[in-house]
Amino acid sequence: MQKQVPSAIGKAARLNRILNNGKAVIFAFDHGFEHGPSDFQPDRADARVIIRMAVEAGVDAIMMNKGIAEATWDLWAGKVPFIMKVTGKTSMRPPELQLLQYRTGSVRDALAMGADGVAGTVYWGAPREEEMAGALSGIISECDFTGLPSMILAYPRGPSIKNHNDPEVVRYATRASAELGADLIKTHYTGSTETFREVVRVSPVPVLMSGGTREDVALEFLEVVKSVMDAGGAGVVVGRNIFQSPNPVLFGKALRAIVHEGASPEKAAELLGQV
Ligand code: FBP
Repeated sequence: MQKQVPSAIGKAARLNRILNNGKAVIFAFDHGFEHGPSDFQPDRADARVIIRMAVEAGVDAIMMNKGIAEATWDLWAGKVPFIMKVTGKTSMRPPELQLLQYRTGSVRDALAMGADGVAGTVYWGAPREEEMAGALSGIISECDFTGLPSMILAYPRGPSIKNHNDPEVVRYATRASAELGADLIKTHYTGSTETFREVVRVSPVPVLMSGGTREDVALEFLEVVKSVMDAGGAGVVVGRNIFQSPNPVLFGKALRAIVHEGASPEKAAELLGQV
């Protein structure tokens, strides 16, 4: 065994906490910033209510912004790995600025809070792509130096992107994120196992699927998750499909069953009391 530099050991240890046997169900919870509180049912407006459910569901990590992490730390710290989101944008911005993410947090704060990772979004194909990719490049460099894994939310989005699920553009956004040096990549489902396998193939690092708006029929979402795993994906990063679910705890467990135990979508749906 070869001796390693401290930051390499830190990154490996943290990545191992997020990924279990190379796979993870990561709970995305930055929606209060990106979409506003209208994403939350009235009895779930308090972030502590949702974080408590995510912890109980046994998710592998929680991705959230600094302020919500600070307000809920006693619920997750030491129990569930934390990935700090350090870029964002609100939906209140004018339409011409919807395709731009800006800095909302620092690697230094993430380290201070004992985070296991740092995440940021790049809208690949956006007119101001270079600002987001440039910012992520700096964030990744700081992460590499300090031993924190980095995750890019790789979203093809811009005037020339007609369909953000198009396998060709998702493949490109994924590869571009890998070229920038991300340790984990979260991107859109491409509609089939075959096409998502091609996405996974172009990335030297684990690729996870981004959830999207809540599916009314839970089984349909679980089928997509199974398809991602069959394609060689490393798991999912899901927000609304968990926290808007009638039972977020059971929904999280159903995702775990597919990602970690290879359960069929039907078996996983049985955990929800429906098929
Ligand atoms: P969801 O599973 O709810 O789609 O969450 C994933 C995510 O990337 C969040 O981290 C983010 O807040 C949201 O989607 C952004 O959604 P969009 O930019 O499509 O409105």
